Parts: sequence; C-alpha cells; structure tokens
Amino acid sequence: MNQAVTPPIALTIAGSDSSGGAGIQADLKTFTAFDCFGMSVLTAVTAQNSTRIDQIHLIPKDVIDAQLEAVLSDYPIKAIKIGMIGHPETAQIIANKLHNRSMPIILDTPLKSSTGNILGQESRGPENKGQEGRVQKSLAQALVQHLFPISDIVTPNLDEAAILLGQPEARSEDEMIAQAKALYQLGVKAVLLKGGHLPQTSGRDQEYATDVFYDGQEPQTLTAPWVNIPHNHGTGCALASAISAQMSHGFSLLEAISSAKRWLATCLVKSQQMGLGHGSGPINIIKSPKFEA
Ligand code: PXL
Repeated sequence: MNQAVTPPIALTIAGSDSSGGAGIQADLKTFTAFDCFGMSVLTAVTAQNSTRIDQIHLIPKDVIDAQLEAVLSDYPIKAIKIGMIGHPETAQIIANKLHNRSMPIILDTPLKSSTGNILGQESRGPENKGQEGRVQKSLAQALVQHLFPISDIVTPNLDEAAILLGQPEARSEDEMIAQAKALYQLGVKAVLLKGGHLPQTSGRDQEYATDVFYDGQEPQTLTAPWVNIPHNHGTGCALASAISAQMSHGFSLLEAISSAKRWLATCLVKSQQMGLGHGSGPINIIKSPKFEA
C-alpha cells in the first residue's frame, strides 16, 4: 500500500559553511540522512574551505527573528538544533522565541572553527585579530545566560567546555566528569562533553574517543573507537543534528546520543575515502541505518 508519510520536521538555527562540511549544510544533510524534513534559520554566512575562513557575515537580527517566526508559526517542529549564533544578542532573540516551547532543543556550542577562527563576530579578513578572547567570552556568557535554560542538552567539546567554564581544558576522564557537572550546574538539563582524543587514552591497544554524559544522575562515560583522520570538519554539527533528528523520531535523549555516535563513527571512516580538500576536509554524511524507536 502506498501511504503518504509525513516525516518529522527538525529545525537548525546556525551559520552557513560555503564548503558544505559544517553549519547549516551539515545539519540539513544530517536531517535528510535520518529521514527528517529539515528547516533552517540562518544566523551567518561564512566564506570558507578546508584550510581557512576568509569572511564571516552576520545576518541582521530582525532577519533572524523573522525566520524563526515564519517557521515556528506554521510547522509542527519536533526538534531544534542550535549551532553557530554569531553574536551574543542572537542568543536572546532565540531564547525569547523558544522559551515556552516543548520540543527538545539541542545546543551545540561552536565558538571556534577547526581552522581557528572565532565564530562570533563579523570578519572581512585579519582586521579583528587580537579581540578573540573578549569576543569568545561574551559569546560564551550569552550561551550560558540565555540558551542553557531553554536547552535539553548542551554538547561542547573540551575546548568549548573550558571557555564556557573559564577553566583549563580537562585532561582526564575524571576532569571531564567534573566539568560536565560544572556545566550542568550552570542551568542546562543535560551535558554531553565530547572528549575526542584525550591524552589519557593514548598508548592502549585500541585508542578511544571518550564522551561524558551528565544529567544530574550518575555520570556516564560513552566510548567509541578513535577514528584518526584529518577529514573531520563538521563532526560536532553532524552529531548534534543527528541527536536532534533521532529525538524528532521519538527516541529518548540517551537512545538518540547512542545511535548518533554509532552513525558518526561510520561517517568518519567514509570521510577518509572521500578525502575532500587540502586541509581539514568535511566528514562524509552518509544515510543512517534504520533504528527502531
Ligand atoms: O564546526 C563548527 C562550525 C559551525 N558552524 C559553522 C562553521 C563551523 C566551522 O567552521 O563554519 C557555520
């Protein structure tokens, strides 16, 4: 029988990556990979490739607000992923629109690109150099103040967690657990602290990527084999989008994280074969297997 099926709608609020590896492009590809209908609210346009970011253009705040109003007023959005916000005031605009909504909100916290640029100010080249610390701090403060309270989970990597907390980077599983708890104390419902390649895991037969999950209960350590490749641009965006997509299908937070991580490991292996770009090339966003809800 040929039944009409309406896929769940997932929304990303993020910046555009011209190279298609991270940001809005990664998010929409991921939603499609998980059989969701993707919608997007654009906060910034970046001109970048696998080796550098040349420009960052911020979308005017009223245009961000209008995009949110347009999609939220018409569609039954089932999950929302927030990525690059581009400016501290954007956090407030998003919070004002989402604070009384009931769909899951997944907050990724990209503060810096893998090529080292701050994703939080207008940039037409080197003229803003030297202000990175201040810009990054005000962006981090806005995320904590406005977006932590409305989010179901925040998904920083070690570098981002350190900036959000104003602490040195965690260097062991114990320190990761302490930082995941500290982030939770800042007022978000759950934390997935992504450990990537912790120095502690080196030297074992198999090297592991370790993440820590904390939601106020017992902390959980989630490990996956470490996939050591340069083509990992967009990994964080894809993971947060995959969690959002799985939650839009009705999976619980932990089920969504677990299936998203399994899928991402395969994407990383396939990225090596794809081998795009001269620097940190994009991950290969492949179709997800069917997970049963
Ligand atoms: O990977 C973080 C990220 C998120 N969003 C946009 C980006 C990047 C990294 O470059 O460009 C738009």
